[in-house]
Amino acid sequence: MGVVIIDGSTVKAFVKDEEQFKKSVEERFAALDINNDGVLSRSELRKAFESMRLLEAHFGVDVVTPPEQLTKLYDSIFDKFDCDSSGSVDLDEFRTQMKEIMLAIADGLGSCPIQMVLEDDDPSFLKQAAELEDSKLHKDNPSSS
Ligand SMILES: [Ca+2]
Repeated sequence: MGVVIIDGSTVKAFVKDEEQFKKSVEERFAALDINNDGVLSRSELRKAFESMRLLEAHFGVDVVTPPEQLTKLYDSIFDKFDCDSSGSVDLDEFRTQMKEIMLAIADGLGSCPIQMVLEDDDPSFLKQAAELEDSKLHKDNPSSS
């Protein structure tokens, strides 16, 4: 566990690293596909977003959202992911939307850096982006690793 500073460019670099991003997305998808049928159902995707804490926490500050509003929100997210309205989200749909979401977060952050605590059990993509940044820092300064 450690603390790193990330901003929009950190997140962008993570998404633009196609190979790494694809791998991260595939790993996440496999972990989220609880019944292993190769697609994400509505409840599987909801669990995904609950674990990412993208909606509940805004720049590290917890905001309280009423449950019925959350359900509406998750439903609209699911519809956005499910491009072909098949009732489930496949890997391609998941990757496409995650990319858009991460880029939107990057735009939101812009050049305004946020401090990020790296917790071992935090599965979020933001954490992975932060770790990428962290490893770069250590590469630049080998004596610190
Ligand atoms: Ca599934």
